[in-house]
Amino acid sequence: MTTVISLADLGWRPLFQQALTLEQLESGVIARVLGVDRDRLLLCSEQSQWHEPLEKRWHEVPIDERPTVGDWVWLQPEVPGTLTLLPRQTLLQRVASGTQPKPQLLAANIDTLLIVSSCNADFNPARLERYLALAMEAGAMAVIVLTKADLSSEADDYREAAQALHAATPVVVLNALDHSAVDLLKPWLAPGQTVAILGSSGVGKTTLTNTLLGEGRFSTAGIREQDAKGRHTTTARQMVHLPDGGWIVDTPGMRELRLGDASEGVDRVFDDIVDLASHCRFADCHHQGDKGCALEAAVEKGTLDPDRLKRFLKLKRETANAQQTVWERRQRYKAFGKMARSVQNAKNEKKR
Ligand SMILES: Nc1nc2c(ncn2[C@@H]2O[C@H](COP(=O)(O)OP(=O)(O)O)[C@@H](O)[C@H]2O)c(=O)[nH]1
Ligand SMILES: [Mg+2]
Ligand SMILES: [Zn+2]
Repeated sequence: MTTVISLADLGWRPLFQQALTLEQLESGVIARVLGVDRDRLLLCSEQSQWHEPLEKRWHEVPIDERPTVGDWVWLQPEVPGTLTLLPRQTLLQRVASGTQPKPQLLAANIDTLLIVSSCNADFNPARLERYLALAMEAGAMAVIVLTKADLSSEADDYREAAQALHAATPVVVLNALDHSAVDLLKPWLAPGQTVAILGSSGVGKTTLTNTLLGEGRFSTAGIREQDAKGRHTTTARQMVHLPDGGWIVDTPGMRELRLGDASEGVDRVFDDIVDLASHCRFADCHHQGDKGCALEAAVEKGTLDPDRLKRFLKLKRETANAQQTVWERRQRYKAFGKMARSVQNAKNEKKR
């Protein structure tokens, strides 16, 4: 068989292999999920690209156990029911908008999350910190990309403000319409690297994707982005291959980003505050008028930005609540699994 693309260029890492037996490796195919529709996957293996129907059973498993863009699967293409999801290295997920807190998967096995905002009123520290927490919870690298530098005389101020959010996260300021953006983002787009782009509507995610692709494959804002119902057309999530070898996932713009159980991610974004909090007099300090609070002392001294502390505490509360609902959901699944097993056991009992 001829190889069209190597697994390494598809983003495969040897550690994924540990999930498969030698027998599976020899008898089936490894493929990456490049796109997801409701009832089919766009798969890519070393030899070909094809649409694989998504069997009904996948709609019955918990949302975070269903294949999403960027996932790796193993299957025997001629044998129904063999599609198996391989363990993920990273998973980007948020809480879907709506009253029911349901997880929504954005992409799996992403190496780097490009967090896009613009050098204008879209720039919002609280929102950027949310995206940073999402990336860090997922285990992905984060890069803050500030577009529309060509339209602003304050691009350097925006860069500085972004850098102040998290010292270790690179900040790239660019014009998404200009080819120079390709070189600026090159460090994260080497062959086999997968990058996801997130940010509000209108910040230039599709423009940037097109510039990286070197063609106008996706329609950007303006009349073409609206369908008959007046909704955005960047809805289906898909991975596209860049000329220099990396992969990119463009996502629909988000009006809001609700974090799920991302308390570890939040702690990583605010690691300096977390360190400082270990010096509070009481281990269960709420950092709100408590005696001996090291954070409030730092605010007094002028070494900690009070707004940043407020944003940290708000995200901590939000993720603590999410943790609770995730825990409740797990308990329900567990109970359901127990019930399903006992029903199955009873059936097996009867058959004997
Ligand atoms: N001048 C300038 N315009 C930009 C830049 N980035 C995006 N735009 C424009 O902003 C509008 C929205 O961009 P689009 O890529 O559709 O945003 P998306 O919703 O994030 O995908 C389009 O008209 C783009 O041409 C930039 O860096 N500089
Ligand atoms: Mg778009
Ligand atoms: Zn405290």
